[in-house]
Amino acid sequence: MTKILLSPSMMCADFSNLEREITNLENAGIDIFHIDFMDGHFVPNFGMGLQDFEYIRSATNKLVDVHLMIQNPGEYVEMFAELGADIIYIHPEADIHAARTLDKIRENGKKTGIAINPGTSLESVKELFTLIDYLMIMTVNPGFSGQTYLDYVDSKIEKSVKFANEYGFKIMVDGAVSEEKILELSEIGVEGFVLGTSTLFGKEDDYKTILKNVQKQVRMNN
Ligand code: S6P
Ligand code: MG
Repeated sequence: MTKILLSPSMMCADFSNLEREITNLENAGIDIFHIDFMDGHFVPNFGMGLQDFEYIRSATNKLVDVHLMIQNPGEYVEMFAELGADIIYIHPEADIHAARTLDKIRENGKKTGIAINPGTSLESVKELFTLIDYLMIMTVNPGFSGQTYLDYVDSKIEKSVKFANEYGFKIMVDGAVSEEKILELSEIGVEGFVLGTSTLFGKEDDYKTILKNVQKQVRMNN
């Protein structure tokens, strides 16, 4: 991978000036705004609100994804499609009819993604691979930013590259992604990374400095 997809996790952004955050992130070269939704059931937390999403959608022409950490995500596909999400990630663990929901996302003209928990195997979701544009592999148990990267997920990421080539989806990694991990995983074929507190937010350097440096290192590594 010589250029990776950079996806800021907006729940880690500074909400005292979201407009400035969006502009700075765009100027830093991000590719996809990542919006985490939680329902307090599938994960023990609440993420961003619909108003946050609507504002970010209205403020950018970049791609915006929604990562639905909610039970029965199929019930909300039309709503997120109408609100303007470009990519809709569901958790197959939270949906008895994940295949039907993915069909529905495509029928609504949106890109499909599945996000899978650290404890979910590729084998258990393999039948969905023809239906997805993105596979998001969680490297923390979903629900919170600022957690520790779960190294045992690495072998699953390695295995997923073969499937990505076979089925033509992109692999994204979400959860405690550090610069070192970006270098290591982009080398084996991971295309994109969700960036939160581990790499991007709350650092001394500005977003542009951080992300230019990341892309440069990825280029040099390949
Ligand atoms: C976690 C959520 C993620 C986090 C992201 C934060 O449930 O889906 O998108 O916001 O992982 O990054 P970090 O570097 O603070 O873990
Ligand atoms: Mg996420």
